[in-house]
Formats: sequence, structure tokens, C-alpha cells
Amino acid sequence: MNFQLTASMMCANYTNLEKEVRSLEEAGIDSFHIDIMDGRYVPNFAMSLNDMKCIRSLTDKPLDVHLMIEHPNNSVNLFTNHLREGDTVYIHPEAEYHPSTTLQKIIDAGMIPGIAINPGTSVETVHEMLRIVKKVLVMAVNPGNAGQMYLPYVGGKVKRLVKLKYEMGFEVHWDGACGADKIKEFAPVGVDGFVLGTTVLFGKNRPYSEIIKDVRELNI
Ligand code: S6P
Ligand code: MG
Repeated sequence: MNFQLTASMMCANYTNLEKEVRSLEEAGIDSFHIDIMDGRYVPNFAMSLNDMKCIRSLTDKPLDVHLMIEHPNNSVNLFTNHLREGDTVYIHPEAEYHPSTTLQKIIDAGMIPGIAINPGTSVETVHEMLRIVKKVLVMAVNPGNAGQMYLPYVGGKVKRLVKLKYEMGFEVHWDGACGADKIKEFAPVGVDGFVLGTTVLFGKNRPYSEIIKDVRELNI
């Protein structure tokens, strides 16, 4: 079964970020997920522009930059200026008055435009934007922290989005509390990718290579 695996780098061991990136690459991760938080749109500060630049310099794999910031239109270019073609930038549409303007900036800069949908945001609210984005990141937890509990009402929305993706041409990705059970249930349904954090990948006493092999084989 074909699905992408992305490492949530806010969960990585920052005492040796280079070693983390190398180990994850060797383990066969597809891309690196970069959680940028401003302490206003979400009640936390996570990674920074400098962390993103550091990881960008360490790998040729794609980066998925998840902007959890107010008014991303004001600062999105700070991020796109240091990214490459093939990298993705997700914004939260609620965080901007005219999110389609910001999405156009991402497209003009040569990156893949995405939106992140909070647990309480309906498909109907973002329906028109689905025509211009290439990726939809479905939040299975409220944004702001790793290690939270899965919010089960999100599952039905994921299935509705997967039906629309074939008609409207976007990918569906899962972010938050992603464990073995979620991958087993939602990869066959058509979810294109999963962000792996503390639930399945980080802080375990097992090499990343073993975990990722088991996840790919759904042997988890
Ligand atoms: C949450 C953030 C996520 C987390 C990820 C961590 O605001 O957007 O990307 O880093 O959910 O995974 P886990 O398995 O600890 O929930
Ligand atoms: Mg995220």
C-alpha cells in the first residue's frame, strides 16, 4: 500500500538534530514535518525559522512546513525564501482574513500549497479552497502540542475529504496522535500520508529504521 510517512521534528532529540535527520533518512522517512508556532494562534512555541533552515540544509528530502501562526500572509515569504520546489507550506485558513491570497503567495514562490484543518472546522467551511490547494492536513488533535489524545469525531471528516480528493485533485494527510491503529484504518481508505510523532516514532527504545519498516508493512 502506498502512503507517505513524515517525521514530526518538534518531537526529535534537539541535542543532536543532525544525527536525528540522518537516522530518519536512513530509516526511509519520506519527508520532515516542521511545526512553526507563534504562541498566539496556538498556546505554544515550537520550532522556529532557524530550525527550519537548519533542517533544510541537512537533507534533500522534502519539508512540510506547518504554519500555526496568526496572519501568515505577513511572514509566509520568510519561510518560502528558504524552501525549495517540492516543499509544502500549510496555513490554517482561520488565521488569515484572505487565506487564498496567502495560498497564491505559496504557489508563486514555487512551493506546494496546503491548508491545515482544525478538529472543529468542517469540510464545508474550506470547500472552495479545496480547488486551489494540493494538500489538506487534517488535525486529529487541537494544534499546539505533541502527545495529545485522538479526537474521534475527526475520522468521519477524513473519510469525506478522501471522497472529494479524487474529484478536486488534492492529497489528504493526517497530523496528530497517529498510531498504528490509525494507519491501519485510514491508509486503506485513501489517506496519502501520516505525520509520525510521539505516538509511534519518537522516544521509543527502538531504532527508527525498525519502527518505519513495521509501519510500512502495517506490521504494527
Ligand atoms: C501539533 C502539531 C503536530 C505534532 C504531532 C506530534 O500541533 O501540528 O504536528 O507535532 O501531532 O505527534 P503525536 O503523535 O505526538 O501527536
Ligand atoms: Mg503539525
